[in-house]
Amino acid sequence: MDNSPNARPGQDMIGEGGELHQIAGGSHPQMTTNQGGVIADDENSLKVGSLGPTLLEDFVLLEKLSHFNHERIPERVIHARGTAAHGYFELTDSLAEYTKAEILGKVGQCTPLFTRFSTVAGNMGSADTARDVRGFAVKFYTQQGNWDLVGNNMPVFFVQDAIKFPDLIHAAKQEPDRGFPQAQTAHDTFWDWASLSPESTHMLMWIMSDRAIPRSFRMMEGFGVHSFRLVNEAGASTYVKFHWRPKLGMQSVVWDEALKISGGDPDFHRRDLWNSIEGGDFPEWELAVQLFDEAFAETFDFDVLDSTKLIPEELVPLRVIGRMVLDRNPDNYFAETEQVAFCTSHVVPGIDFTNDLLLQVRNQSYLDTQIKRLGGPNFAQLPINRPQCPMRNFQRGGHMQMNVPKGRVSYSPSSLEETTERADPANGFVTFPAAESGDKLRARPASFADHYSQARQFFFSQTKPEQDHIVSAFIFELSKVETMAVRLRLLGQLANVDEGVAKRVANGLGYEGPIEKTVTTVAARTDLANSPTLSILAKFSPTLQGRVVGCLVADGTDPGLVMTLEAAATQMGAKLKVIAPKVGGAKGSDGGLIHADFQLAGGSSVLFDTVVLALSEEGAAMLVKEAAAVAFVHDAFAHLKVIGHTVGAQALLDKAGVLPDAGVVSVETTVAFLAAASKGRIWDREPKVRAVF
Ligand code: HDE
Repeated sequence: MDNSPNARPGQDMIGEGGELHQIAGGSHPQMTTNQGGVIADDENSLKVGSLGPTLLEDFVLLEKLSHFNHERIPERVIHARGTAAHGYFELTDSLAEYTKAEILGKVGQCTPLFTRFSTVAGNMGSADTARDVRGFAVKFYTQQGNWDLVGNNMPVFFVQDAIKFPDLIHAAKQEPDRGFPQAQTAHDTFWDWASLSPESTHMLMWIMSDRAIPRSFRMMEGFGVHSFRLVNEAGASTYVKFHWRPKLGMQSVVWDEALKISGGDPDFHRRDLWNSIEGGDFPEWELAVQLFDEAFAETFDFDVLDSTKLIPEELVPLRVIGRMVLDRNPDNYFAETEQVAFCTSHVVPGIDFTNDLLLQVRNQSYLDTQIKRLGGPNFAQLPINRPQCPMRNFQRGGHMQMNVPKGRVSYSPSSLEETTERADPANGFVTFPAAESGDKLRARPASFADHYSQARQFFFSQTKPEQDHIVSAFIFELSKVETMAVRLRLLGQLANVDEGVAKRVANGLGYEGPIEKTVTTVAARTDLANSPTLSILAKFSPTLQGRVVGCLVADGTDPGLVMTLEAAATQMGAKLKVIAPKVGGAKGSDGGLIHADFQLAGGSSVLFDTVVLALSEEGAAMLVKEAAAVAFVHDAFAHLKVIGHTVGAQALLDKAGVLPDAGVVSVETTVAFLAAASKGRIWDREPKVRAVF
């Protein structure tokens, strides 16, 4: 019998034709229907006899099944796959001079927030490491209302006018007749659209770069993209661009690794975020701003309202004003991560819009989409969306109204009740009175006409390996395009960026014919200075903080070595995970058990930043016959990782085709290995393991 305090007589009795499979013990509360009635049996439906027919009067069954049938809501049309965490923002440098937004005024003030990261094109069940832009959306629960900064991990966008947005998305998503491919741009419709949309060229460079395959959400930058406006107490306005910079530094995976992670662990990024927060390694970003005025906007080479352009940090330096720490995982994925509703129109006094053509339209689009997705206009009442300051107005009714407003008055102006809410001109949001005039036109401003200069600047601001990766990514994507005319048109567009780049891509595609440049009114400028801050590698600083060391063991491994490595890695802020042929562990050289975190087949080296082959000679002799072990080492080498090894591991290194270089390091001295590993990948190895076009 169940002796728990809430147990009711007969609760654990065996029903006719079925059993209750609860494990006795604990003090479990009673299970009830949605009406609060206690359920006696939730494993057997009500039938005539034990074989049926099933009776319609089984309200417990009907309620349970009916709720289940309605469990899903429409997934986001884009950014469907995401993961999120709670945290806080702490202001470290006041912008009170520029804005009356309290969240940006008082140094030391902490504001709770919820941040959701996402891929764009893939459906909810797609893999995390698809080549894609990542959404970086932050909801700040400020005391002046919610402020949503709905950004991406790239500072520019594909289109200049939001009217082109549905076409971009239709072209990128799975093709409408066949329903595939999903979560990738490597197909005809995307490149057909892109090759006919020169304004997308700058963004194409970004999504073909390693920024599109981040190692972790914890290791990517974020951008508000648009030029926003800050407004101070005196009503003066300053332009602002928002930047998030990860404390762990930026890091990406290499393309072949991304493809393999998609199979090995489709949840790679969400697991990484979840585990690091669960383990107390709270991811952190700096919030920085680029502040500029009308005078700068007028003299800048490009239009600050064009979302396909960025302002190089070398021209307007970043000013760090605070930090975001993510320190709590959601309690429930659906209630929080799925139901969170970001809208660019959620701003607070002191943060205002500009005429950025995309931002203006986004303000309509996000509200509209939340009403559809969450089923009605009351989504702001859901716990994850509710402001953490008072919310009072005369909006009434609607699906799923949770509030129970009292009184006769649901309108304004009114005089019948003393305590009804009133608008507050002194403290409420007042739109910056920008002067506007002009003709109504469907036209693109002339100041938006240069589609190639910043694309070129981005490419040449990259280090050599990063440039090579962009070229390889174009080759990969276009090799999946079946329509020759589309390939050629894209080459024509690339030739406007740089003929050399176009030729390299053509060479990789095996195309030797002429490349016809896309007709353009504005040719790429060649005088823009490189901006090294656009490169991931130029900014790289050696660290193992937040990284994972994969340690391959087998029977005969020295447990002392594993322990030494683990202690040293932990001291450097890294985690060590042990991979063994059996998940139960391996028998160490001292006869004891070495605990394993992964079984070899489920722990391929793509899941780790650096690997150690902690093997005895006998262990290595056994593993040369194991394809997964050979692939573990081969992949680590091909993915340019630092490989630490014992003398005994040599046979496995040889079998995997590993050639000696600066990244193949003995673990005799643990410190030397970890120092080498903290420098990241061995870029010099790349030309030896894959073709560079
Ligand atoms: Fe979005 N975008 N977008 N977008 N976007 C959505 O809203 C849209 C744009 C971004 O984690 C949708 O709730 C238009 C730029 C993020 O929930 C939708 C345009 C940037 C997220 C929508 C843009 C973004 C979205 C789909 C004008 C970077 C996920 C589901 C061209 C600054 C937020 C939803 C989350 C989501 C519309 C362009 C970022 C349809 C019309 C530029 C991070 O409303």
